[in-house]
Amino acid sequence: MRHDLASGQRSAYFSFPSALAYRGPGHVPSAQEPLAYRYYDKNRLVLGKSMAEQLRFAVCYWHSFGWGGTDPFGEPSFQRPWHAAGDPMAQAHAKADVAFELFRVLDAPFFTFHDRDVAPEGATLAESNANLRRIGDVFARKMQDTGVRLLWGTANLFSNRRYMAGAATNPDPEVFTYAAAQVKNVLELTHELGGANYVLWGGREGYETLLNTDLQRELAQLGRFLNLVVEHKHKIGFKGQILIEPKPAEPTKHQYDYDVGTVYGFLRAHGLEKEVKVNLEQNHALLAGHTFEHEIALAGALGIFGSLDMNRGDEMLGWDTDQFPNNLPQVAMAMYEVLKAGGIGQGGLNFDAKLRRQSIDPDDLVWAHATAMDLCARALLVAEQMLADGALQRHVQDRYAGWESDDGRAILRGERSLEDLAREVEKRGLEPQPRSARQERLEHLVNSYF
Ligand code: XUL
Ligand code: CO
Repeated sequence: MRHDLASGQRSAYFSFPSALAYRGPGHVPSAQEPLAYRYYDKNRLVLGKSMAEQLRFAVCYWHSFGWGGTDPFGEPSFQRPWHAAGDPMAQAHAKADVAFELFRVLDAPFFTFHDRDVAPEGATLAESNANLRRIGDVFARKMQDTGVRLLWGTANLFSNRRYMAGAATNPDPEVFTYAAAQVKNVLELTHELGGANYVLWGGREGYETLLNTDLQRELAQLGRFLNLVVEHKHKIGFKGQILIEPKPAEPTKHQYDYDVGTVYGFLRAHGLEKEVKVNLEQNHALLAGHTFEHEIALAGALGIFGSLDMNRGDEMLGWDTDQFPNNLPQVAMAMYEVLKAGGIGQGGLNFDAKLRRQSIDPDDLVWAHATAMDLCARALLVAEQMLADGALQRHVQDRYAGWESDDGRAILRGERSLEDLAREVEKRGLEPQPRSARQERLEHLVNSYF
């Protein structure tokens, strides 16, 4: 495994040149260049920013390099070189080499990781931390050499059996303490690597049955835990965003970070709504009974939109399939809401997506990510057009125009009582006239952008 690939050199693990090029929508695949970006033109300006900055793509470590292709019935189907690279630390080094090769081939600007994806757990937390630090040093060097940046880090507080009854919400304060120590280490490493965000996904923060659960106590524990993280962030001067990743269920039957609405209420209850934002995932939105764009729009409206985990759930299956996004209208509507929420900002588009377990060729990783990156870029262009054209927004403004009237404003300012409003109806013999919401006409309009 080669360590540093100068651009133009062929990669050691993938059969692609070191960086895919942008060739435009008319690119015709050839034997020399089977894959090129048709839409992802990283320097193209979209609404005043480069595409690279509007999208901030990240490759995630866990699905692409950690996961072996298991399913509930099957053993690992992938045979990656790092699975056979000697002791666990040697494997971790080999994995990092291939990971940075993939970033290089894709020309991906960011990556994301959990502590346990990148380095093995040791016999004690001190040993685990030391393992992570060693790979952290490798990352720092590779990031320096390649210019790849860290979108976010996170701690795995769900795989080890110590966390089977939760991390922050565990009935045992010693588990809470252990989890706090683990997060401290990963937050500090994320800070040192210049991470733009730190994510908390409450994998086991939920319950299986109320028969053994003190819900009120667990929520209070979770609030305290999150406050500890925020306090430490300020103490060490970490400028990144702290993000919660909502998910309604899986692995536990009920998870406390159910969706954006639930997370916002939780943040308010613990005085954290100005400190913590959300990392939203398509498949999680779907599991909560929402569309992805609903979750983005709501987070935007509440001022807590932080970042995206891009993937796709299967509409026929009720679980987190984490497929790569490949539905232009869906992603375009999501990107439209991102732009309306003010853009991706310090967040990014992290591919929390995994290959199907029959996609066992190393190159499948390249095809999957590049196809998804191109799709998101194309979706961004569609969303740009929707915004620039303004017809959709004009319709919404028109629909609510009554609220811009003196009466409408006075109601919202709290200057009218229930009695005032009742008198008003009587005085004017008020009988509101329903107006068409024009959904089909708007769907027609949306189709014209594709
Ligand atoms: C799990 C999930 C996680 C988080 C990070 O469904 O999405 O991988 O993104 O812990
Ligand atoms: Co995720």
